[in-house]
Order: sequence, then structure tokens, then C-alpha cells
Amino acid sequence: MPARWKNDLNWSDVTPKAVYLSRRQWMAGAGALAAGAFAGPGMAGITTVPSRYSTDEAPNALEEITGYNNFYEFGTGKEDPADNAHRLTTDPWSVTIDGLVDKPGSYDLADILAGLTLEERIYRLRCVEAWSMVVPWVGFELATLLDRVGVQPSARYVYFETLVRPEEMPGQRYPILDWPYREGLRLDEAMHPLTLLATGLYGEEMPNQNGAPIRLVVPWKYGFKSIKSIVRISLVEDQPEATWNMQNPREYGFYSNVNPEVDHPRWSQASERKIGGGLFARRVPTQMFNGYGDEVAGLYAGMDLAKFY
Ligand SMILES: Nc1nc2c(c(=O)[nH]1)N[C@H]1C(S)=C(S)[C@@H](COP(=O)(O)O)O[C@H]1N2
Ligand SMILES: [Mo]
Repeated sequence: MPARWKNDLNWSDVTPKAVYLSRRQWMAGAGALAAGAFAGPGMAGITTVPSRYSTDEAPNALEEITGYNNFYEFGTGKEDPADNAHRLTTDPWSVTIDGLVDKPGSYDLADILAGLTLEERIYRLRCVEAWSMVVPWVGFELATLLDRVGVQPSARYVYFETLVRPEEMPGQRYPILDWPYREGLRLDEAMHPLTLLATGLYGEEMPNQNGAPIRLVVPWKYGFKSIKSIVRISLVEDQPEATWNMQNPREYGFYSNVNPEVDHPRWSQASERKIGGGLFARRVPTQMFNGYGDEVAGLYAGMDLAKFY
């Protein structure tokens, strides 16, 4: 059984037109969609279908995606994860799913992946945060997994935890953060089709520094919501703890939706620096919900986003 999909799934498998068409038609009700050539680095010749869940921007180079990271378990410098994360053993890996679910348990990641249909395996591009990158993720919707384990009606939030293993995660030998790294989503955010559990990028297993073997990707939120190397997913009734929100609630709210109109107390969030493109890092205006407003604004209807930041 392949632990990840390296051997049994390639680019053409994860970008099948049929999947995007059926997904899109299911979401939109109907409508034909033209296929377009996608010419990103490493993907020349691969045809994919423009999806409103993907961006049409060219993805960053693999060296950019794996060389400039935040993963405090391996140090606070942007290059520390690339230097240190190779120490992490990611196979075997199990994820405890508990709380308000019908089928709680400790699930082997290989079994979770083996239980997914080809249609449930997806490929998607996204951008993130104050510095931004476009990453060709491979993974599946968090909703797919939550549906498998059966979310009970009283569940209102999903809580996530990262592995604690200071022997392999040198940053955890210091109280930089209150380990484990924790995050949470409201259940409707968690069930949104944009919310991914990613297990790889560029068609390969997830590089350790990007959160191997399984990490969250919430593309309309600031990067810190996308918790890496997940070992626990709990369905809960009350708003769970989240690392940066606990650390500094004035600076980091629970929602953390990308919002150019609400500044961080110490810096403007109106624009972002694009990583890559050579010497001159481009600053571009940040879009509300990172450009996914059509999909997710409805989740926050009637909420004061300056208060629930
Ligand atoms: N466990 C854990 N998850 C984490 C972090 C971390 O330090 N530990 N950093 C977060 C932050 S601040 C960002 S910006 C993203 C970075 O993801 P990337 O390195 O794949 O770009 O991971 C998030 N997930
Ligand atoms: Mo971040």
C-alpha cells in the first residue's frame, strides 16, 4: 500500500478534466467549461481545467516553495525548516480523529488515503498571506474525511494539532510556542470545498518543511491557519484554542481571514510580497479573502469582520 500517492498517481491523474468538470458542475449546477493549457514550471504540456477553486497564476518554483517556510517546530528562521525538517520521520503516521464523531479512532494515514476514490483526490493551486506563493497542492477535501467519520449534529468546530516530538523537531526543545501547534476552524469553514488536507505538492509526497505527511490548506485565510504535520482532528462544540490567537489575541484573531481592510496592529495588510520572479519582489494589492470572496464571503454574512478578524 503506497503511504502517499507518489507511485500510483501522476499529474494527469490528479488533474483529470472529468473531475473538474463534474466538481464544477456539481457546484454550479450546470455549465460547460473550456479546458485550457496550463504551462507552469514542471507541468509543461499538462492540460487542466480552469477552476474557480484554483488560480490561473503560474505556481512558484519548487525551490521557492521548499526553501522559504514557516514551521517553528524546526526553528523560527525562514530557512530553518529546509535545514532541519529532514529529521522528521513521517512513515508510519496516524491521525487521531475524535470528539463529536460517529467513528472515532486512530487512523493510519495510509488507510485514509487508500479509502479515497480517484475523484476525491484533487490537485489545486493557492496563494498565501503577507508573502505569497502559488503552490500546486495534491490532497483531498477535509470534508471528504469528515464525512467518512460522521460528524455529529452537536459539533460546531474542528480542532487540529501538530505532532510533538522534540527529538526530531528541535524547535520544540524551546518554549517558542505553547506546543503542540494548534488550530481550529468553524465547522462550515472546515466543510467548505476549498479547505484541503494536502499530502503533497508538484505531484510528489509533501516535503517535510511544508508539513509532511498531511497538512491543512485554507486558502482564504492567513498562512498560520494552515497547520502542518497533523496528528489530531477533534470535532468540538466550543471554539477551540489556536496557537497564534492564544499567543497574541490582539494581533491574531480566531478567523484570520485574508482582509486588506483590517490591518495587523503592527503592519498594513493591504498588500503582499510575491516570492519569486528574480531580484525584484513584486508587491501587489491583497484581495479580500485572498480572491475567494465569491466562494466564502457567505460564510461570514452579517459578521463584523473588523471585530471577528
Ligand atoms: N505546525 C505548524 N504549522 C504551521 C506553522 C508552524 O510554525 N507550525 N506555521 C504556519 C505559518 S505562519 C505559515 S505562513 C504556513 C507556511 O506554510 P509553507 O511553509 O508551506 O508556506 O504554515 C503554517 N503552519
Ligand atoms: Mo505565516
